[in-house]
Amino acid sequence: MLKNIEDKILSGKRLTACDALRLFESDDLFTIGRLADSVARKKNGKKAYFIKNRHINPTNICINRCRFCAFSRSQGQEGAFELTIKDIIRKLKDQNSKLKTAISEVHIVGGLHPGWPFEFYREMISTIKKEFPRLHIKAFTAVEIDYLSKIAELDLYSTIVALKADGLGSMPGGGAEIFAPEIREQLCPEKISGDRWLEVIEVAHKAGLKTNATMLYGHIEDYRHRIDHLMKLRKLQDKTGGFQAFIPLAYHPRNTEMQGRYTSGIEDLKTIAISRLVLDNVDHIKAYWIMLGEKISQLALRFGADDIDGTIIEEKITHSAGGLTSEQMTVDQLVNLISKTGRVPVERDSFYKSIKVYS
Ligand code: V47
Ligand code: SF4
Repeated sequence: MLKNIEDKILSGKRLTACDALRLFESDDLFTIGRLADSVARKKNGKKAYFIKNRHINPTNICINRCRFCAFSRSQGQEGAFELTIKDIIRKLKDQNSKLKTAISEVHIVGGLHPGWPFEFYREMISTIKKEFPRLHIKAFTAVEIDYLSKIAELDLYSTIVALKADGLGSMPGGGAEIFAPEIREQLCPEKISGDRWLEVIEVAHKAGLKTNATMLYGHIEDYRHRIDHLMKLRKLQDKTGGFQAFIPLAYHPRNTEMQGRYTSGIEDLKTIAISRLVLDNVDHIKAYWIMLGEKISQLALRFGADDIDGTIIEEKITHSAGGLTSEQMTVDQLVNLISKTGRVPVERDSFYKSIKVYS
């Protein structure tokens, strides 16, 4: 059934949207996985990456209130929080003792706060950089950058250049959700459009920042919407080459306005594998263990993924929505998780340079 797609993949030909649809509609998970694994092996050998990182969410107060988001609150609502820059520095100092080793990257994303000025975000980045000069700061989704440029009354390029000068090192891939307008208007009517998300990322790449890309799947979208999303990312990557990793995000339904169901392991593996096959120009596919769970992440490493993210330490977005994992893993646990899959654990930096290979 999938023979001609297999021939295309093995001869390095690009898959079309029709090929991707045939893969999604196929029940032959093992063939899809085997093909994705062969592509991943060609790109990254037997390596499976992790990073010593920490997530920080400066605030959950958000003017958007996306219908799938259980993390956000309105200002004054019970459970709303705001961190000060001191709180953030304290968290970064504390984590070293929890993890018993220094992290190399901090990942910062939060809500669109109605009251914080642009200067606050700049000071946040520059203070972190001053306190921890060697720490890589990966911060602000395209949705946040769009918002910051509005409150700063600057164009996108100048906003990004200013943050880069303060110490911003790269951007995470959140906020992409599903680009198709008919789905996006049901998921997150207040959020920037898919086209604007792509525009912000293109400007970030032009300003010299690497970014990731995500796709939130398993809610009300169908396969065509996932494929449209992947095709748009592939097209932009052809133009800029600025995406480092693609991360399919499995929808978590608890405490959300949209509700719904958890994804199945089969759907998770299929989505990882097909992403690997379609995004032939993206080097890394990340199986985000926080959302997939440890065992599906292990399987994902044999279904096209080559990265499982990292130590995380504190995670609020998925855990507000019924995340089933713990919030952190030690290096030992990550190394063990990866080695049990037959892959070689590699601690990486924020640009996928090897820091330590655990052979
Ligand atoms: O933008 C929100 C998603 C994203 C839910 O770039 C949800 O390395 C599932 O982008 N169920 C934030 N997903 C997380 C993210 C991320 C995570 C890890 C690594 C990287 C990276 C990026 O989480 C949001 C949104 O798309 N999200 N609510 C939910 N209920
Ligand atoms: Fe706000 Fe992001 Fe949650 Fe949407 S997903 S409500 S933009 S924090």
